[in-house]
Amino acid sequence: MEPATAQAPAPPAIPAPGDLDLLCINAIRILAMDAVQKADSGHPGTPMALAPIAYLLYTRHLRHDPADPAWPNRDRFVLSCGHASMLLYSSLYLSGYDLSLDDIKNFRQWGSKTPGHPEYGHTPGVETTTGPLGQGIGNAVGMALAETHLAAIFNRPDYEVIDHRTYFICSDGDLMEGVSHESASFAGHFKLGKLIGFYDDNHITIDGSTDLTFTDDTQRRFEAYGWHVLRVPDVNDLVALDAAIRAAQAETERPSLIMCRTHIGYGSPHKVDSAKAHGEALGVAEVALSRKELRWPWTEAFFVPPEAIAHWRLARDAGRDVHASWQMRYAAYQQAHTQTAAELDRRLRGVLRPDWDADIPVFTPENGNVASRAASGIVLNAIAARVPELIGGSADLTPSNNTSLAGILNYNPGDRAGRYLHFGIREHGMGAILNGMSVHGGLIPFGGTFLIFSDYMRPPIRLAALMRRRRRTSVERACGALR
Ligand SMILES: Cc1ncc(C[n+]2csc(CCOP(=O)(O)OP(=O)(O)O)c2C)c(N)n1
Ligand SMILES: [Mg+2]
Repeated sequence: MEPATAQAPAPPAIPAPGDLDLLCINAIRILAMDAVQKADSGHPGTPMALAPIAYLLYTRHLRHDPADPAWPNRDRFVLSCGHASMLLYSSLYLSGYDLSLDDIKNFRQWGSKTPGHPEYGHTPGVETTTGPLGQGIGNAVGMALAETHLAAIFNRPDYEVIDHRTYFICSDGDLMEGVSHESASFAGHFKLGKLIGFYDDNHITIDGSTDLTFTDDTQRRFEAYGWHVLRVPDVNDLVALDAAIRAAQAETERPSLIMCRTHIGYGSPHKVDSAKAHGEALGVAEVALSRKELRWPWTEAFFVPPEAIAHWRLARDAGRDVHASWQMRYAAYQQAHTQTAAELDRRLRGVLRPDWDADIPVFTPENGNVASRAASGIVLNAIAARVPELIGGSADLTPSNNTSLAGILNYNPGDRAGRYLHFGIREHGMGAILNGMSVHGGLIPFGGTFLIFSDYMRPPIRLAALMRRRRRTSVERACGALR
């Protein structure tokens, strides 16, 4: 890690072949360009550029179990720039999730498991639905917040059953979108130290160079939010990248952003560093040239040599072990803290307590008119004690929205068990954060604002509805994971 130079460095030379890491990284690049070529649709360049990050994460850093994507204490990973979905699909396939090579070949086909943007509840290992840029950052903030809250409620000395990190990757577009400002500011304020983001600093968007529109000083912007910012001048420098990830993990007070200088279309001789590598197939001839440039000797589409697959699949073995040791810890926790464990179990299964609605009053015409927000406040308070997984607040309209919950403390870095959230005047961020909390599991989040300002939250509201429909599958998987 060195300070980035103002001048963009030239694409680094492709290192010599024979290196297993490089073979594994190039496997992502090959699958991404082949899948997009076959579908004649999609985004090859960004997965090709980001392959080293996904490789290091999936094989060395993520605590995940490809055999059980719903394991509750897994690290979360969000690809906020969902257009780069082939990065995620190929990493999931290579590390041994329930995604086959045929699924990869069916990229962007109707009904396939690899629809072209990550879809929650549809593809094993996909944590949230991304595509509308910026949302994934907010989702990741919500997941990180959920982890801190559940850990505060359920962990006991010597029994840290909730203890995971949340990672995300974001692009220029993610950072330009306003929702990223709201979510990042919130994460900095609430000191979500187990949140680690990667910024794909490739100087390219669809219209061309970021010089056209985007000259923010991202490092200082995030530092101003209270984040810990690191720079990796060349994403292909695995040693520097790995060191940055470790430094981010070691920082527990502040969220971390690792700014990685990357080159869209890395490996493609004519499309590297060009917007042309963004949203269209490279072309048959360019795919062949890229194989040469990457020193990939196999010409057959979608072929990945067995040694690369075997190396990737070590992630599955490591994941099995890390999951098994958690299960042992969890079993001991169930013995030592039976009731608390049963409560956590209930919450993760998404089952309400049987008496959850016992205190909800009946509103009748005879009892007179009640303003809808007053009724909402009465009902929230009627269920708050019986639905301890209820957590939320308002975008700075607590007294008007009647969202305050009697006897319930604020969530803050000094008391993460608090269940009331002051979102600040950040409606869009609030929506994205709530979605992240919801898909994390174990919580029922809510947020308040005036109806008219919900216009500021339309994208997360649409995504919430989509993800709600898919929730059942996900909860069922989580139940399986607890067994
Ligand atoms: C809210 C939203 N607006 C527009 C788009 C369409 N879109 C997809 S990618 C992209 C920008 C691409 O630039 P960048 O985010 O830097 O990604 P890169 O091309 O570098 O992978 C746009 C405008 C979108 N996905 N979401
Ligand atoms: Mg970009």
